[in-house]
Amino acid sequence: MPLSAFARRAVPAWLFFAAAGAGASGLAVLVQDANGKPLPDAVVYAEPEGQPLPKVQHPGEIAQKGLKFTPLVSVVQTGSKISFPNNDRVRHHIYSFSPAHKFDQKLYSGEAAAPQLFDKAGTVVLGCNIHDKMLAYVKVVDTPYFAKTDGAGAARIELPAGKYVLKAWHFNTVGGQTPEQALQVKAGDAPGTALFKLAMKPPAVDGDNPTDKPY
Ligand SMILES: [Cu+2]
Repeated sequence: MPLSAFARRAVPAWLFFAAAGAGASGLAVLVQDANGKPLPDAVVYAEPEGQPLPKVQHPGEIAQKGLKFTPLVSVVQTGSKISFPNNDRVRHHIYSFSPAHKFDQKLYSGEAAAPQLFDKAGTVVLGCNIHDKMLAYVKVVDTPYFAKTDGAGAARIELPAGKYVLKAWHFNTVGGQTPEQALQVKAGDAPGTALFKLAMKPPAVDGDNPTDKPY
């Protein structure tokens, strides 16, 4: 076989292998800012249309370590509980003023904080009364089909056949916008892809002004 013919045949095969590698399946979602820069820590979720909603809540955990919440962003299905283990030697007093889940967990150490039930869809912003810079976000969604983007702005959602509204959210978008796309998944379809571009707020000048917290 002439080399040129081999190259024409081999290159598409390699691309296919790369796309199908690492057991990839499901919908691949890419989230970027308006300039095309990848956005980590974005939440993507698909709300089913006209299908019964599976209730497969997985309990979440937001730990405190080094005077930080870990992870910064969590996503759970409505009705899930989240626990707040404190791995620091100091006590924390965590709270939320967000309408989707207001609570106040006064000073505690270790595992002493009761898990919180998140039973309303929305965005919950967590803070600590003692340490102003501590900040975390919980996105509560009415679907079990969700994922969070990695450092490359990429996420993958496994979806059964059906119609969905696919949404993307990031805590730092202009006006809290959550753009959406209609999506149809047919049985036997090859895994699809979706791209979201989100308009982000400019970063705060000093980066840690507590009054910037989006309550
Ligand atoms: Cu604290």
